[in-house]
Amino acid sequence: MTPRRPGIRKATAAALALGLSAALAACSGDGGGNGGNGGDGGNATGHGGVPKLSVSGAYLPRPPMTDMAAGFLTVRNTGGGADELTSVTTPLAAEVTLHSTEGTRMKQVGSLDVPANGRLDLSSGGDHLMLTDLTHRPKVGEKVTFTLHFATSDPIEIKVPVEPTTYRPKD
Ligand SMILES: [Cu+2]
Repeated sequence: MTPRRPGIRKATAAALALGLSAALAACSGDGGGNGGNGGDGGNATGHGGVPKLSVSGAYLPRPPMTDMAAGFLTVRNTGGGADELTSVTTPLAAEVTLHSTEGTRMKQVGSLDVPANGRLDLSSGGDHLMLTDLTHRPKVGEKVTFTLHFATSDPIEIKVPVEPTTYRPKD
């Protein structure tokens, strides 16, 4: 008798890539891989300004499978100090990573800038959140709790609605 391990399914890299491209246009490219960071252009924190953040427009397209999903939202900063989104946690996923997109390439990054008097836009085809290892496949209309963690500001908890897989927000 061959021992079976029900419930444990290790997805191969190929399966991940497939699920990814099915779900996410931004992730359908060649996965990036090589670094090539153009150098950080000096971060203007610490000039007396304090970031004042608010989050809007969050949504989660319904993922085709439970291996991964993408999350999109906008963080607005009406304060005079810059901040950074450093991590996101949710009961829906074992891990959430931050992905930045340059052209058609995406790469995992440690943080995403929220400029002073500016905004961080996470949108389809651009920077996004990547959720991996979901506890279940969320249904359209379900609300998923995300907690956003920042370098300076206190964490912000939001309820993110699950939208149809092909949903695109209107501008
Ligand atoms: Cu990605």
